[in-house]
Amino acid sequence: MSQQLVGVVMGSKSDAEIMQSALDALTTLDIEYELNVISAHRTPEKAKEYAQSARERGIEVIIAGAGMAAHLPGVLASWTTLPVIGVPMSSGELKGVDALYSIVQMPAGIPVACMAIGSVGAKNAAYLAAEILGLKHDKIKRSYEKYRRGLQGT
Ligand code: RP5
Repeated sequence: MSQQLVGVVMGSKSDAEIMQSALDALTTLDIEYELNVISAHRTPEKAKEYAQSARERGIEVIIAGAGMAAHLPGVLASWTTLPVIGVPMSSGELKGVDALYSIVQMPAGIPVACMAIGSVGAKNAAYLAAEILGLKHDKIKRSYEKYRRGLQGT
């Protein structure tokens, strides 16, 4: 097995179905990932440890999916200088608008890249991760460019 470069984190097992779109896209691009369920409010210590140790494990990009008051991406970003891509879950009474605002409205100083709500955003999180990783990893750059060429004419 090659190095896992992407850390995919979700706030709850209930986010798994939506986040599967990110995992599928990463797999299609042949990008290895690690997968964890970590809650910023239920398991805050775990969130801190995860983000602080991610770079040492070889992780280069974090994708974090969360719903409702979706503080997970911001909390992870606060404990690491790795890029964090947030995905708002399309769940709860507000159907993800709450999560969208929570993720996109990071105060100045700690950035989080915010994707679209739901599985579309999860998929795009994988593609954005591929673009970031492609700056350094030629193999990923090639597989991502192949994917993009495949979109022509669709
Ligand atoms: C967030 O709260 C999770 O990301 C999830 O989207 C939401 C609800 O979690 P559960 O109550 O379904 O575990 O932390």
